[in-house]
Amino acid sequence: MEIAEKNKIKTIKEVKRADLLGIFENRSLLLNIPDFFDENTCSSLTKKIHNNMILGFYENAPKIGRIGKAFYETIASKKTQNEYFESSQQWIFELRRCCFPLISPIDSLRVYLDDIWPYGSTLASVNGKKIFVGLARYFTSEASAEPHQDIIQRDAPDTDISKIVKRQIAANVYLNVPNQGGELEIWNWAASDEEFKNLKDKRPDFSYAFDRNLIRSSDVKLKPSIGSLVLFNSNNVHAVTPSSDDRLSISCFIGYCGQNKPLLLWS
Ligand SMILES: O=C(O)CCC(=O)C(=O)O
Ligand SMILES: [Fe+2]
Repeated sequence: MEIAEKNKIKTIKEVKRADLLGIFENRSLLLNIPDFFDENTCSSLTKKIHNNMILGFYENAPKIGRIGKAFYETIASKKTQNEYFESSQQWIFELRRCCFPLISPIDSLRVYLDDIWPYGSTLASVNGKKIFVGLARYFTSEASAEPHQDIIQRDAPDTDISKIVKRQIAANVYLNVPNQGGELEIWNWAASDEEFKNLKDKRPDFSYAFDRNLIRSSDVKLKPSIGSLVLFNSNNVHAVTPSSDDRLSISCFIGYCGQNKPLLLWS
């Protein structure tokens, strides 16, 4: 679907239910909410997180650091799933403790979404266990994210979440941005399962992503500002350009399960 230029990047002060629906339904590509947090708070939070949290790295993207684990990383075996659910709540508490007396950015976002959506928002559960939300992504010098999609039905098929989520948004709060690079790129294109398979077959070495040289260029590019909240439909192909230095964001996915249902959150 063609998206009017003015709706490609919508910069707004407050998110309303209609704005979220616009992203879920692909009527706009990206919502940019600058000053969701103020710069000084972000700088203090960045230091606290940097000094107190234990950094791991994505198994399929070893240059990108992360605090906590993405749900899809843990589904390979019963063992990794059990380990994940033993820690999932702890990671939320740890981030909250680390940020104190400032508010943990994911707590702020959770309350915000709960307020703007008529049926509220809630953490996703799997087999009666609450998921982790609030993954911190840490791009150090030169790290980038290659063009990819985040689709729960592909990433974690046959799970409780994938069965009830109909549409998916990625939410990021940027606590630190690099001097150069670190731009978020979005394509007005959600690769179908067939396109996905074809691109993967051409470059199986690209693990989670597509080879940029095999696809057209992106439709929008945004250099996030410190403290901004950015929302986009994660079915659309998206990427992050290489960072000159540290880039830190707190992220989660927001699932739409129906008009009269709460939003579902996970990382
Ligand atoms: O860090 C960003 O700007 C976006 C990262 C990403 O791929 C996502 O949120 O799904
Ligand atoms: Fe992504």
